[in-house]
Amino acid sequence: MELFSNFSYQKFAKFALEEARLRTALTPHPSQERFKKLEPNDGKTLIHALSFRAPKTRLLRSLTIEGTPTMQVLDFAALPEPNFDLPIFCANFFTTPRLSIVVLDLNPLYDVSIQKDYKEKYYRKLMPLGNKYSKFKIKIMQLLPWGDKITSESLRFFSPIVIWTKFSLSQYKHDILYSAFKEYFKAWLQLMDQAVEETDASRILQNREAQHKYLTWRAEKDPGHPILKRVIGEDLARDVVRDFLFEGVDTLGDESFLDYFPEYRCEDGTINKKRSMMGKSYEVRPWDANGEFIGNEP
Ligand code: BLA
Repeated sequence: MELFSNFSYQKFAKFALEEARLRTALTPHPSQERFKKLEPNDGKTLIHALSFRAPKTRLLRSLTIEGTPTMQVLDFAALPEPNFDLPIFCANFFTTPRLSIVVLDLNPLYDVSIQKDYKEKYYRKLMPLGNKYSKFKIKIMQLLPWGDKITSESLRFFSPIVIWTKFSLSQYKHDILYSAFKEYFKAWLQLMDQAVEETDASRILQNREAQHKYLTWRAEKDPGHPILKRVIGEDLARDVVRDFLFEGVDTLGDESFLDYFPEYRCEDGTINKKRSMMGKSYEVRPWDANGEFIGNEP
């Protein structure tokens, strides 16, 4: 089975980069030169990798993989400079003819269930946007309904407006996803526009550590890695993950994955290869329309 013709996440990335250019000055990131020509193992898959920086943005990068006609992938993220406590823009879409797996969010730098001031600062105003896609109690009425159980560890990196959804091939769903992507990215750009620089050195350090922890999690446990390995080979996939997608994982902090996530330590001191120690949970959306956490801890 093929995806519908002309389907590509390229237009998502193109929109976001154009929109970003209207708001800020993008300059090529040092990683761009190295990764702009990624050769697929099969000689057919199309891979596009672009990375930039901007005054308040440490890294804005986009990766699309087009295994036409059967697989389309978007991994798009914007990571702030540590002197801003801005959320991280995160769009991860994986599509085959059978299934699309979608995460779209402004990932919080701090756990919003604990840091109420952070939640108040960024998410109170964003709730109407999130609710637009998931507000109805009845799942069938939600535009992009909660995608069922999820790796429990992932939840602490998600915000109350996260769109976590899965759907089978549908032009209608993809049109909704495109509008959600545009709205979420514009919302992020607006936050970026308004962000005021932090001058307190200890706060800047906290922001840097929070981003480093996030990068460390994703560089180790992102569910996209096996596919990346298949498409470009193990060595190059490792470089793409550490020096492109999650660039900063080796420079923003000294802590290791096991320092942040000691529960993954094996007896021999290596990292447990399991994707999740806690397993999957949260069968239904664990936030209410006000962004209050209503899930039970696993
Ligand atoms: C599955 N991707 C998933 C899942 C999540 C994410 C939550 C469902 C499985 C799970 O619960 O872990 C995404 N998880 C995230 C994100 C964060 C997180 C964004 O913790 C951020 C903190 N996905 C990609 C790319 C590919 C991809 C680039 O982003 C492929 C190159 C593939 N994602 C992919 C595949 C699955 C998946 C194949 C299903 C595999 C599985 O369920 O283990």
